[in-house]
Amino acid sequence: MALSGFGKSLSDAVLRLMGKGVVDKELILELKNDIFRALLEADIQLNLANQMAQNLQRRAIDEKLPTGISRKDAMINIIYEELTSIMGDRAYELHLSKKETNILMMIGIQGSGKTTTAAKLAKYLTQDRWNVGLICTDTWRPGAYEQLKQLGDKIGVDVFGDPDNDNPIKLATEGIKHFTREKKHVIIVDTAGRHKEEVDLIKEMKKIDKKIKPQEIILVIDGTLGQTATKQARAFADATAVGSIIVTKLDGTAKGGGAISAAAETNAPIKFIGVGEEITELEKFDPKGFAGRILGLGDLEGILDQVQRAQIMPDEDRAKEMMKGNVSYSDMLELFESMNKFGGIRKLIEKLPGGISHSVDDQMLATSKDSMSSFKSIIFSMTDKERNAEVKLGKSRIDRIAMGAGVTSDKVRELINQKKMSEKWIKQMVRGGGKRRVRGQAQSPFNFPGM
Ligand SMILES: Nc1nc2c(ncn2[C@@H]2O[C@H](COP(=O)(O)OP(=O)(O)OP(=O)(O)O)[C@@H](O)[C@H]2O)c(=O)[nH]1
Ligand SMILES: [Mg+2]
Repeated sequence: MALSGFGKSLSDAVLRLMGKGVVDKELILELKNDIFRALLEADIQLNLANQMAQNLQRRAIDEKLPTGISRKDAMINIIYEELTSIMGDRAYELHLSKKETNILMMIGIQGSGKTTTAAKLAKYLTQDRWNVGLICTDTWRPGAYEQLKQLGDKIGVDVFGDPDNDNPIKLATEGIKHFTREKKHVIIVDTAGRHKEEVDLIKEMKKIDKKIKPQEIILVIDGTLGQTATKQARAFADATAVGSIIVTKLDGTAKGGGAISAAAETNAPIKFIGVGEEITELEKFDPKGFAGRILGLGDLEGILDQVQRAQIMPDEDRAKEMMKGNVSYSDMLELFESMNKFGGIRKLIEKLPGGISHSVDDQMLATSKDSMSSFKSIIFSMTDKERNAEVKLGKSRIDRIAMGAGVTSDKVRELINQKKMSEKWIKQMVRGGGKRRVRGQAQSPFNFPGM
């Protein structure tokens, strides 16, 4: 999962809260300190972490409990709201108009991922049927044009550039002329990150900005940077009107807190995150879903939204895969989180149309809350490939995952067995009497494997 480094310490603090009986002032103070430490550990800037922890304490003590909501759920909601307040209030779209040529300009320090992200974005937009062109204005990095050209060729997007031209402003204006003639909808301008010194870099960037007047300037921030990210973001935001942020390299164990603090500093929303080196590894950023994932509790709004006890649906492709008996650990994680949210699997099972519920025996339902949280930590300790069940979990992987999750290797084996059981169960259901009901998403609210 993206930002697993950020999430672990925070979700641990929340898990500890969930495990406590009474919420009193002492616990609130303890939780405040826990969260403060977790935020610092995740590289969130000191002032921001402090402000969030103070808000948490004040709100937890002062705010009146909404009717019918436990103090624990209210606390979780406060943590969630404070977290989303630093990451953005909602998901934001790129400002693109169908009526004119849209110019997007990528800026950021050396190696932050501008060129890779420009190509990822081009791919993303072509999938949405935008006709895209890429321009290389980087005259500093050796092989900059070739790098972008190769990426463009890979995704079938035209690239404008000239390795023999050392005037970035000319390159930008000529490129825009060229692609406007070609009737491109979106032109993405990649800029240099390398210079003799930062002052020159910023100067050049300002000049290009003034000349081409982009619709949106996108600041690319390296998600693996710590607290230094904020200072850099400030320098860029002071020099230009940063319209949006893309945080890169949030795959693996990046903590991301530095980049999130940096984004907060610019007041521009994070619109996408880069989660791998592959050209398709760009995700739209939704702060609410993301905060839920970070806290390890799924979509937290669900906790407070009693009305939302309705349906749990995986997307259609996943549902089809699962019906073939191919369940991934990501699917299981979603199930665990849904179970958390909807008050346990029993409630889900009760909603099943007649027939299916009888074929789920008690042993399948016996996953205790404790097991569930260890299973979640186990899945969080897996790499993406492991989580998507693309690689076999042999002894060394099992031992490594167990160590990361702080459980025994046997616990990991238990989860592997649970997965096998679920797959078997689904296969039986599809073959047997429950066929129609299990297959049709519309008929069944329960599209996840039985445990
Ligand atoms: N793992 C991972 N690597 C990434 C991601 N985005 C970019 N990279 C890698 O980061 C390195 C630098 O990326 P570039 O796109 O060349 O960065 P840049 O900002 O254009 O660099 P300069 O042009 O030198 O300023 C490359 O090795 C990329 O493959 C990401 O989301 N995840
Ligand atoms: Mg580059």
